[in-house]
Amino acid sequence: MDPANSLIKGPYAIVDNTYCPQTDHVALAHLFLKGGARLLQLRMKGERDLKKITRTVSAIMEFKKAYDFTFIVNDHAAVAREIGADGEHGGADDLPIQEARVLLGKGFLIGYSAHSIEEALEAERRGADYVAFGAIFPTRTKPVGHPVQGLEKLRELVKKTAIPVVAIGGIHRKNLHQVLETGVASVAMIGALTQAQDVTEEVKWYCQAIKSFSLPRGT
Ligand code: TZP
Ligand code: MG
Repeated sequence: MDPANSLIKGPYAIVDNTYCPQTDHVALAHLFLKGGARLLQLRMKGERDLKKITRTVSAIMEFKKAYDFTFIVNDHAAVAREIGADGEHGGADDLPIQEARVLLGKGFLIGYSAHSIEEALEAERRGADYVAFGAIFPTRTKPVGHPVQGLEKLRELVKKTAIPVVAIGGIHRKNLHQVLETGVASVAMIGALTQAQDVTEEVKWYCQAIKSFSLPRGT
């Protein structure tokens, strides 16, 4: 099986502390892992200190001694490579996919944020291992005017692409089922997890909900 198919599943927990600045990225990653998340992405938007990003990636990698998880670094392919994380996640403003592949080789996952079906299919042609598609619903994590795709486009993309699709943007407890029904491989969240009173319990809830959804009906 293609490694991306086995790794891109369950809740995709984005380690972004915008909504919980009192919790640093390393502590937030730990809360996610304690809740059962096994797919994490470090997202330090606005952080220009590469050394700080590198230190944070290294510190989160230390959790691999206790947890088996896939760790992806947003925007910083070179840091992912240097520290030996599992992959990098980029977008239109980042290192182009083919260049990232030359830098990282086949052993790293390369994810791409797409904001249209065409862009997602182009990312697949260029060699992305998975695509994040959004925003599915309006979200205050993105500026007003950020494109909202909706569930129909998500469903269409899942049918058209052979790589795993991660839904992102405005996903929370009440719309999770509708999103899973489109056939996505995973759902990425920031606000729904990090605004919870108890982040670990919230992650547990999503792990369980996604697991029960994936079980064959009647079990
Ligand atoms: N890309 C598309 S929407 C989004 C990103 C990074 C934000 C997702 O955050 P939230 O809080 O889960 O809506
Ligand atoms: Mg980026």
